[in-house]
Parts: sequence; C-alpha cells; structure tokens
Amino acid sequence: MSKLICRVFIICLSLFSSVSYAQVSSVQNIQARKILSLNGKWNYIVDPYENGYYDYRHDPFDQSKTGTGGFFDDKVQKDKSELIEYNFDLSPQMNVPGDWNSQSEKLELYEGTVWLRRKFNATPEAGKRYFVYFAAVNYESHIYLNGKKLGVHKGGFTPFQFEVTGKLNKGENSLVVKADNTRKQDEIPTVNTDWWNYGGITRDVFLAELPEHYINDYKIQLSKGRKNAINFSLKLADAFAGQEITLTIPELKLEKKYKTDSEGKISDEFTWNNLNLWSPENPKLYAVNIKSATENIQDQVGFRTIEVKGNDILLNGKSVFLRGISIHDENPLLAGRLRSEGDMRMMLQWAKDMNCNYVRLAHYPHNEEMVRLADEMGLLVWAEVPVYWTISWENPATYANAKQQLTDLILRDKNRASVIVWSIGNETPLSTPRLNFMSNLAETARSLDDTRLVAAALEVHRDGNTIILNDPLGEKIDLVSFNEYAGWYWGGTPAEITKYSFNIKYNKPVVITEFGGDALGGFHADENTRWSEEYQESLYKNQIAMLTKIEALRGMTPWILTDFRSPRRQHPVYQNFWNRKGLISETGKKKKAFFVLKDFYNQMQTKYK
Ligand code: GCB
Repeated sequence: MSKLICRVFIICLSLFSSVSYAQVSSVQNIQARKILSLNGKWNYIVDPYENGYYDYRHDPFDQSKTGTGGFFDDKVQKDKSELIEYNFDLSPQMNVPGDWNSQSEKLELYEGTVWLRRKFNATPEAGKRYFVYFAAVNYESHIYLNGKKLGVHKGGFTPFQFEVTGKLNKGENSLVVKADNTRKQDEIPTVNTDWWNYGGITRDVFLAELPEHYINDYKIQLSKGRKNAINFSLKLADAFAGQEITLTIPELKLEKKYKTDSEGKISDEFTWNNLNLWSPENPKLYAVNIKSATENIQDQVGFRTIEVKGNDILLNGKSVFLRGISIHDENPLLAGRLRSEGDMRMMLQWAKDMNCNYVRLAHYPHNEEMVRLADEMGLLVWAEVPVYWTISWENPATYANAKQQLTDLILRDKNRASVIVWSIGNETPLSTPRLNFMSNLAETARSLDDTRLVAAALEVHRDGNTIILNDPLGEKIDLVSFNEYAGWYWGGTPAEITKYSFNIKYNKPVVITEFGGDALGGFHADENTRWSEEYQESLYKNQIAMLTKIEALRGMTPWILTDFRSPRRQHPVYQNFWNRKGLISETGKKKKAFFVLKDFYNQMQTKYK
C-alpha cells in the first residue's frame, strides 16, 4: 500500500514538475508576425555527464539557492584567477536549425546533452510582449535567457514558446538551450524507433514581438461536410473584451467585422457560396487577412471538405483514391532533417513525379513549412504523432505528453487544407491499457477538430493465408489503416504474396499505411534475391495485386519515398545504417519499384476521375 502511495506521489510530482514553468500555447502563424530570426551559428558544448547542469552532488544548478555554476550563466573569466571550466565563445559552432549528429563526425551517434548558445541584440519597447519561439528541439530542452530559466519543453517535433517580456536586455542577450536527445522508455517516442534520433535545435528559432492582447490563435476552415459554411474562430492571448477584428478575403470581396467577447474570443459560422474549393488538382489558396487594432496577419488558406461515407472517402463530396507515399523528415542526400524549402520541395516533387495526390508525413509532426508546401503543391496529408510501437501505456505523464504533442500538432496545422487525417500512432500492440490510451487520444483529436478524419496505423495478424484486422481501436477511428509486410518480414517471397486474402472487421475505407521491402539502389539480380531492385519491384507488383482485391481499398502510403538512416539497420553490405525500403535511393535515383507504383497510380487516377 505504501508503495502505491509512493508511486502516485512520484507521478503527481512528475506531472507537477512538467508544468512548473508556465508555457503559453504557441502563436498561430509565427512567420506572419514581427519576428527576429535567431537561426545561424550557435556555439555549443557537448556535455555527456551533464556537468553544466548538475553540481558534483548531482543537484541541478538552476534550482540551487546559493550561487550558480551552470553553463546557462554563460560566464566569461573576469580576471585571471577566476575558475570557469567552460567557455561558449571559444567553443565550436553549429548551424541552427540543424541537428548535431550530422554536423560533427564525433557526434554522429551521440545521444545526450548538448548546450547551445546564441547571442543577439534586442531593443525591447514598452507596451510590447516578447517571446522566444522554437519550431522544434529534440527532445527535452531547458531554455535560459541571460542566465534565467524560462522553462522546459519535451517533444522533438512540435513548436513551443516562452515569454521574455521584461527579461530582455536592451543590447546584448544570451540565449542558452540545453538540449537532450536521450531516449527513455516513458517518453514519446519511446526508446525503440526505426529512424535517426537527430538531436538539437532542428527547426527555426525566433524572437517574436507582439502587441498587448495579441492574436494567439485563429481558425478558418469549412465546417464539417459543408461546402459553403465558413467557420471562423479567434482567440486573443488574454481575456480582453471588445477588441475589433476584421477578417477579409480580398479575392472574394469578403469582409467581416467582429468584437472579442469577455474571454477575448470570436466564434462564427457563415455561409459563403461559390468558393473555389481546394483539391490536389486545384490547390486553390486564398489570401486571408486578419486585422486587429494592433496586428495585421496574412495567411494563405484553402477550403475543402473531407468525410467518410461507407467505404468511400469524400473530398469535396466526391470519392477519392489516396495515391500516397510515406515520407520521413530527412534528406537522403544530405544527412539531417529537411532544412530548407528546397529540401522540402524536392521530397514533395518526388511524390508528385510518382503521380501521388497524398503523402503520409510519418511518424511525427513534420515542419510547418512542409505542410504549407503540401497546401501549395496540392498534396493531401496524413499527419502523425510519435506514439510509436511500445509506449508506457500506464504512465499518466506519458499520456499527458502524447496528448500535448497531438494538441500542439492540431493547433499548429488546423488551417492547412492539405491535412485530412490526424494519426494518433503507429503499430501499437494490443492491450487494454493501450486501447484506453489510444481511445483517449482519438477523442482528444476529435474534440479539437471535428472536420478531419482520425486514424492510426494498426497491426494485422495472420491465420493461415488470411490476414486479419480486428483491432478494437478500429471502432473509434475513421479509416481502416494498417501496416503489413508480406513478402518481406513474413509470408514468403514476393511470388507467394498473392495467396493471401484479408478479413477486415470494419466497414470503413481501407487506406494501407505501409508495405514494402528493401532494395539497394543499383543492385540487380533475380526477383528472389533479397536487397535487389528486382525483388522490391516484384514485391510491389504482387502487393498491388493482393491489395486491390480489398473492395474498400481507397488508398495507400507504401513504405517509403526515399531510403533513410536508421541505427537499427546494420547489414554491412546492403544497409550500413540505412533502411533501404525507399523507392528512391540515397543518391536520389529512382528504383524499379518506383515505376510500378507510378503505373498503378496512373490507373487509379483514371478510375477515380
Ligand atoms: C514499420 C514501421 C516503420 C519501419 C518499417 C520497417 O512497420 O512503421 O517505421 O521503418 O516498418 O522498415 O521495418
């Protein structure tokens, strides 16, 4: 009994400590605000023993009442007798955004703490509010400005911000980030993944200047299933009533005026006919302008509806086949996460070259810019959180973390027409605690956004030649989506795949989230030789033959667009830390299977015209 009380106490304590630094929810559309980029060269110190964080009794310096010693002080020696055992100015530099693993050979496999520091000048003005905004830091970050702790954030792929009003120096400031990418069982993701654990500040950093009562969030999208009903809501940062807000869409000659209510909010739904709806064939984006007394925010927004009806997925009321491919946030040509618009455009263009109208941005939130590009280029998106494989289903802090990451993803991308699916996880093993955890996540997604589909990549099991999908989570989500690796991890050679048939419990659209097999680009042999392009080509042909027998098949995102780096992949000849299931090789060359999928997608395009 006392053990139980103790455990509950520890859980409460860990929940409490994760919220002890109040974090305000990230501002919508940061790029359109007044921002100073803090990207560029940051000095860094590798700290495997966390020497800059803990004293020799292993007490954190930033919680000690007496004196300091932590690296966040960013001290320099004042006189020759002073002992300071670190120095940011004399330490090496790395590019931000950028992970450390790909920027220093020594750090390729490093998982642990690295301190990063950037100096910048500021001229704070009275009456303005200031925030430091991080688009992503992997995984746990402690943020300090001028030696003062701003807060802690967990999660490697979602944005966060801390207020620094009143904390900025006029003139020089020192921003220090302790980033730690150590994998831990109770985190999201957990210890076991099949991708490179790129550590560091992997996306943009900004200093944002915002007015009093700034617009923290807004949503402008069609109401569920209604092609002529625009849903507009907005929230100021505080409960400021009577703020005048004007919404305009110049091309439509649409202008609406509002006043915020006592909670600082606006919520409206209005009819608007003759909208030119967004679709992959017509990725129409409207310039949208949201103005208050002190702000003028520009955005580009598309309008479309997405629903399921029986076995069909209806995009703007019309049945669609999702011609997709899975994508990791990694550049095969240049190690690291996608860094620039050019990188992102290259990936999405490859998908378009295969005649895709859909991408699965696996297995975690990708860059906001990637999703905006999908809007612009006309690609539907499956967006996902890293609830991957075997999570600590019974730890409430783990659940709170997963829920936060899902919430942050939905808040960030809810205005993107391209996003049609919120995925709550990938290949999670059946159990009651897992079902509770995942069902609650599904409910969270629906409560935050009732206009999109909620899904998860499920697992199947086999009975003889029957592949069975009966995961009870299937009840709670909109699509039947699953990963299956017939012809690779199980089920014989590619030639044997066609003997399988499916037994699917749910009458919902089937959108296969993964199938595939590895091929080393340029390695040619017969179709029974593992790792050859011919094996992969034959596997794709026969997978397609097998899957098209599913009557409710409405799409797929085979695994995966390009080869990607993964420390789990150790074959010295064929893998060398690469997962070779890409349809495009590490050098950017299309493998034979690329063309098999493209042919199939051409047929599907004609069929669903
Ligand atoms: C899967 C996972 C994916 C892996 C893939 C593989 O089922 O969802 O993350 O990379 O299989 O290659 O084994």
